[in-house]
Amino acid sequence: MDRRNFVGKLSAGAALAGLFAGRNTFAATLPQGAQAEPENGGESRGEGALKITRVRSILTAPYGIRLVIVKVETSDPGLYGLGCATFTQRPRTVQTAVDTYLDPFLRGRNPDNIEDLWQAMFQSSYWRNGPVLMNGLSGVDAALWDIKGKRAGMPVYQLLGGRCRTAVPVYGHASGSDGESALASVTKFLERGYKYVRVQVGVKGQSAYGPRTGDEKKLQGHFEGDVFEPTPYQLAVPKVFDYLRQELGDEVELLHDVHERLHPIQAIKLAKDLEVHRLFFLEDPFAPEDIGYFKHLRHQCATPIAMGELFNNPNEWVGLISERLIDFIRCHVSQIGGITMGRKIAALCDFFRVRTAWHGPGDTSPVGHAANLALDLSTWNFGIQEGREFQGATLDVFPGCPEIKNGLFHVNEKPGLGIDIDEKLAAKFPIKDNPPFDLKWGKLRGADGTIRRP
Ligand code: GCO
Ligand code: MG
Repeated sequence: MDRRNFVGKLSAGAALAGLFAGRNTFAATLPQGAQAEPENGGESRGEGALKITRVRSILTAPYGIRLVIVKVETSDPGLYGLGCATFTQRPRTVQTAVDTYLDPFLRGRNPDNIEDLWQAMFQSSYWRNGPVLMNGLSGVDAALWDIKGKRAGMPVYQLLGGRCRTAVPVYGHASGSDGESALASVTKFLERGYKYVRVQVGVKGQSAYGPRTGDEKKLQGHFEGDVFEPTPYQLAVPKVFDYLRQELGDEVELLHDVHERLHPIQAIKLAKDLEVHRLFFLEDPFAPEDIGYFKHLRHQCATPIAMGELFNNPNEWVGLISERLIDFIRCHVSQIGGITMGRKIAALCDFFRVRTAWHGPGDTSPVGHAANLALDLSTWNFGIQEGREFQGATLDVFPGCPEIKNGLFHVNEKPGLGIDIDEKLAAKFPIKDNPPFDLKWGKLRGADGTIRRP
C-alpha cells in the first residue's frame, strides 16, 4: 500500500495528530480506528476517561512498625485505590519516591492500564530495581488493582483468575531457647488451630533472629551492638527440632528461618541435619549475595528451601526457579513490583513446581496482606502464607483488615482489595524516626565486634 492510500485509511484524528502536530509521525502507521495518543504519555483516551488526580503516601504506625501506604485518587470522586509500599527501615525514602516523583509522573493518566503504567514507572527512573523505587511502584500497582476491582465490582482475586481455595493457610511464629520452651510456644499455636508453625531458636547470651532470650550480650564502646555468633546457633537448632518432632510427631508442619545468618557451608550442614525432620521449609539459608550456593545445597539434601524476601531484581529469582533450586518463592510483594509482578512470578513458578510463600511479617501492612491474599487465593501453586494477627487500633485504622481464624486467613468479598484506611485515625499513630525494631539492623556483631548479616 502506498503512503497516500494508507494515510487515507486512517481516521482523520489520527492523521491530523500524527502528520500536523509535528511530533509523532509514527502515528501515521496506526491501524484504522486507532487514535494518536495525547502528549501526557498516551494513556488518556477521550474526554470521559478516568484519570489519576493524585498519588500520595500515608505513613502510619498503629502497632509500632512504620508502614507506608500509597493512595491513588481518581477523577471519579470517591474512587481511589490503596497499596502497600512499606520499606520499614527507610520509610522516608519511599515517601519521597511516591510524593515527589510518582505523583507528578502519574497525574492525568488512565488508571486502567496497569501493565503499561507499571512499565512506564519502572523505566522512568532509568536506574531501577532497588527497594525504594520498587516499593513506591508496588504501592501504586496494588492501588491500581484495587481501583480496577472496585470498578469491576469484584475482589481482586477474581480479576486474577478466581479462587483456587476457600481460605489461606498461615503459619504461626513460635520460638524457644530449648526444646521445652519451643514446644510450649508451638503448642499455643496448635491449640488455636494452626497446622504450620515456624520455630526460631534462641541462644543464651546472643541476639538470634526471632526469639528474645532476655539475656543477650551487648557490645559497648566503639563497636556497640548485639552479639551473634553463628556456630552456637547452628548447633542449637537441630537439638530443638529433634525434641519437637519427638514430642509432636509428624502431624504438624514445622518451618525455620535462617535469616542469612550462617556461613554458607554451615547452612548446608544445618539443612542436612534437619532433613530427617521433614521441614515444610528452611528459609533464607543464604544471603541474596550468595545464591550461587543453592546448587551445592540442592545436590546434598532434600530439605525444602524457601528464598526471596530480600529480592527485587528478576535476575535474583529467575535462575533459582528455572533451575529448580528452591521449593518456595518468598518475595516481599512490595519489593518486587506488587501484584503485577507477583502474578508473573507465580506463573513462572508454576512451570517448575515451585510454590508461593509470600513474605508477610509485621512490616507488610494490612493493605499488603490483602494484596498477598489476592495472589494466594488465585494461585494454584500456592504453598503457605506468613501472617500476623492484627489487633486493636490496627483493625480500626484499616477497616476490612484480613483476620486469621483457626490458622487460616479469610478475605472479605468487597470489591478491590477489600481494605480501607481511616486517615484521621492513622494520623494519630505517627511514625517515629527512631523506633527500636527498625534501627537494630546494622548493629549485629560477632563477639569480636565484626558486623554480621541481619
Ligand atoms: C520473615 C522476615 C522478617 C524480616 C523483616 C525485616 O521471614 O518474616 O525475615 O521478619 O526480618 O521483615 O524488616
Ligand atoms: Mg524471613
